[in-house]
Amino acid sequence: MSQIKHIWAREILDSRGIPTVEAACMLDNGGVSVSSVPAGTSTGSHEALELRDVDNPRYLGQGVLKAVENVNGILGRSLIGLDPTNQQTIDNKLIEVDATENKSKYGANAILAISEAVLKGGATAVNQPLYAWIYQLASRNKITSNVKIPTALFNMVNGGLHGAGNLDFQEFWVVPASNKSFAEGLQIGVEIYQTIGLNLSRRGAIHSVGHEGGYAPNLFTNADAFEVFIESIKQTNYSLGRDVFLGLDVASNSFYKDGEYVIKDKNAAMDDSQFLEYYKSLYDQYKLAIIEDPYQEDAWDSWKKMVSSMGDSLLVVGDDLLATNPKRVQKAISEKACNAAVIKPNQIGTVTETLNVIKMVKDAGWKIVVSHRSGETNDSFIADFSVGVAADYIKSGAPARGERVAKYNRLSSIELELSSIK
Ligand code: 2PG
Ligand code: MG
Repeated sequence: MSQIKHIWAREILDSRGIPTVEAACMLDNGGVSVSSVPAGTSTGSHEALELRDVDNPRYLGQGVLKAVENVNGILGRSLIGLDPTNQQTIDNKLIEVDATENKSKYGANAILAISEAVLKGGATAVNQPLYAWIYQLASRNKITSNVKIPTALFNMVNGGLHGAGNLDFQEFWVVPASNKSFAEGLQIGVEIYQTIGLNLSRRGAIHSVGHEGGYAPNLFTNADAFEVFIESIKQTNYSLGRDVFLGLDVASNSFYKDGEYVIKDKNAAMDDSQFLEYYKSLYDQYKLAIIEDPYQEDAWDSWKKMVSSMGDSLLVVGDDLLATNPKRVQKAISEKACNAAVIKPNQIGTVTETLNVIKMVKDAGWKIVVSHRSGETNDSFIADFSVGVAADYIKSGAPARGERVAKYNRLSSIELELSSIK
């Protein structure tokens, strides 16, 4: 049996230049595994707490030295001597030491960094690639009986809180058909991404790229972004509805006010029924296949209406609604409030709790979208995680920017490895 000898952490920067936590785990054989955690910009209010040094002016109050100290002190010390392959015991210990509902005492950023670093240590202790070790844990939990490379939701245009301020919706996706291999899907994603870039600059419409590597163009309406997608896809060898589909993370919390939604495409604010009609028009016009956070995070009735009227032909994905939280997922399953779930380990704070939520979601027959955050590091953890739990989809942004392509490149390498051992 291997043992954890030492755990420590440091403050590093994420892709937005904001501090985050990197933890390391040393085993008794001297091997060291390292993991860093991402952070959100459009964070839902039901997520576990990300501990920041708000009272300390360094890094504009966004430092994570307290979280680092918690890893170096009480959290890390509590795991010394434990077996890194016993993930559940490790995570239960971390939960017990923190002893709050939302990890607010020591910080979900501190706790998850350790949980993941130990998981990676466990993989080395059993001499397995990370995705295979995660699969072993997932299959023990009856989450899946096979590994699977997910389909990427390529985020081509960034609006909302991730963009330049003039599009309301946060993420505009191009989604390869799920019968494509990962390599085929990646090529499709890149060719369409480059073509969209050319078309946007021809219109004089690119300001920059947003947090997730998608273009942040100065278009007029949200639907305009889809018009550019349609034009671009036509210029490639791919056809909409056969090779690729469109999707959205509306992230509607950011433009919801007093029961109404205000977007540039409409002169007047919309209530949830009017917004549903608008979504139906997008579905008819653009073959919309998948939509995330169409309604605000506590608008349960609006979500239910959407699933009952469009859920047979549209994936309705809960992110801020669910926050990878078992209680909220349970409520959504019993109320039929969505039919797919975003899974973000840092919304809940440990690997084991994330696996438990995935089990609930899979048992309900829903689809799984494993997701990065807008503030990412070069850690490709979620690539291995998505394969090990056999997720249907992965969100890792545009096929551009180092921290985004780190995950796509890791998925390519896993695909190659799996094909060579078949
Ligand atoms: C989302 C995420 C990731 P953020 O809303 O799904 O794309 O954004 O990390 O800013 O919450
Ligand atoms: Mg989201």
